[in-house]
Amino acid sequence: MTIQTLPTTPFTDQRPGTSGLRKKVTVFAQAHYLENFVQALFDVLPAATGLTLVLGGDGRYYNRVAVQTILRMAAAKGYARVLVGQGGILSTPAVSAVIRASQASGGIVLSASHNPGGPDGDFGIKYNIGNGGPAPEKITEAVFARSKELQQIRISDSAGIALDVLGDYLLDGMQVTVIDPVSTYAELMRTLFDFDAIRKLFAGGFRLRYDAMNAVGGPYAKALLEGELGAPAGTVVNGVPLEDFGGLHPDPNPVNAEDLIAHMFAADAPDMGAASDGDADRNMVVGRKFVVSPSDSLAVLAAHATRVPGYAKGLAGVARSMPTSTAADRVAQALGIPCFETPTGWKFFGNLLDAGKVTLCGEESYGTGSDHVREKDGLWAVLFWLNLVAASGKSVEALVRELWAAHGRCVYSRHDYEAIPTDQADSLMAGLRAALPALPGSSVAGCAIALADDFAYTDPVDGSVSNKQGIRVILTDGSRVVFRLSGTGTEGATLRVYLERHEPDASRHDIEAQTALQPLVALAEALAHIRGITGMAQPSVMT
Ligand code: VG1
Ligand code: CO
Repeated sequence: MTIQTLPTTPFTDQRPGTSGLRKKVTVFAQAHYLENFVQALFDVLPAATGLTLVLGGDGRYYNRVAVQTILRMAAAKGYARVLVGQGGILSTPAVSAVIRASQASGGIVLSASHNPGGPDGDFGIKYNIGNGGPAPEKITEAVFARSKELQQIRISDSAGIALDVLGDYLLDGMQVTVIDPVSTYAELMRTLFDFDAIRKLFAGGFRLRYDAMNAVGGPYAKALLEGELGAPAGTVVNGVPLEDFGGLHPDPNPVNAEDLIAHMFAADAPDMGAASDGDADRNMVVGRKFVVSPSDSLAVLAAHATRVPGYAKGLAGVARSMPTSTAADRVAQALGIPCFETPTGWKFFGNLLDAGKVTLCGEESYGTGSDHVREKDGLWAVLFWLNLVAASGKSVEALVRELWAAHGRCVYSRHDYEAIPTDQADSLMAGLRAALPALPGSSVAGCAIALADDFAYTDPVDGSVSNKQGIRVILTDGSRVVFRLSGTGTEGATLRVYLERHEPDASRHDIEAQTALQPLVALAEALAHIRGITGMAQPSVMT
């Protein structure tokens, strides 16, 4: 068996987005497309002699093929050892946990996360660094630059390994260890939560419905909830990872997880519902007949963190992405801890977590996590909620209503306009940017604008600057409209419009979000001319 050097031609479209490189499977399946990206990454990374790499994915179509290819390229790069999940499976938070536990130099996550899967769906690849978190922009930009000039790839010509059998293999001098995808992650969860209290909760008849959406979260949720915490069999539904997610769209929100919502609003609804996404880093938590907004979820976890053993000492601080509602800021202020506002995407939380400046982080897009790993973590969030319910004796709904009573309700919604032709999306954003200077102090659609800018972030730890992270328009009463283009889609452009209004009056806390946000929808249209430019009368999805 030998290492081969093969000539290749660069691709020009391998720039990683919000969370790695995501393309249609048909794009990834082109000759050398995956290989080129991996080679560009390996060329940017230092020599791998003596180093360990972690490798796994969400099990979607093309996962197994990609794993075998990357193993052969890792051997050519000179890694001492690769830890690969059995069957090529590792959830995103599990990759992060395994990197940290094994002191690996980094890991490769194969996932397009919340994007649809299957032969006609999407595939993705992402590199995580030694802290277990997504590579910072400095690295992803260097990989992109390298990909555009790449002339050759290096790969072992050996046959692949038996991915389904635990144990050690030798691949062209490199050790490959096929590991149990769940055990390291499960061990970490045991150190954070009061498993006895959660066990008692289930023993007392508490009913949970966890919808893994036929994605990678299933094995983790089954092992912990049903296997260890005594939840009855059947608590986890859609629990076997399928290559096409069984036709489901594992992007948990009330639209895509409509079956879960139907169960949670039925007469005999369980006490709590939950769902995770393709790679199990997102979570949706639902109370009985009660939908929880992800921004509120982060705020509730922050407010009650000391009830959970892993966070009993209190929080150093919290962080949220810019479009996420200010509910967490209000809790942080009451707790006397800092709240950081970062651009969208988990890679911006890494430095804050490493520096010990924050303990909890979250995004409006159903992502919550902490310093236990360097990724958002779906099942972790569900265990956190279960621990809170057990420790407080309160329902999911009661915990959220308590938050609203203490801090007012941040009424929130995100409107997505999908598959817009790229030139239309670009001209819409350019129009907004051009209008920015004149907005502060003016009144548009009856709204008094206090601040309008294109969000720029200076990392407080390493000073790196990220510009153009979303247009935000803030009104004099603190209400906000944020516009940004998605960096994870694979078809045209997706415009995300984020709407937030603070409602201090408890007698109005039951107001329907879309109704309460109508004035801001009108403002968004007046500012961005979404209908005029795209011809879309309605968002594709409202969450
Ligand atoms: C989306 C979300 C963002 C999240 C990212 C990755 O990005 O808005 O909050 O971090 O997906 O999540 P964008 O650029 O499409 O808005 V995952 O679970 O798809 O890796
Ligand atoms: Co995800």
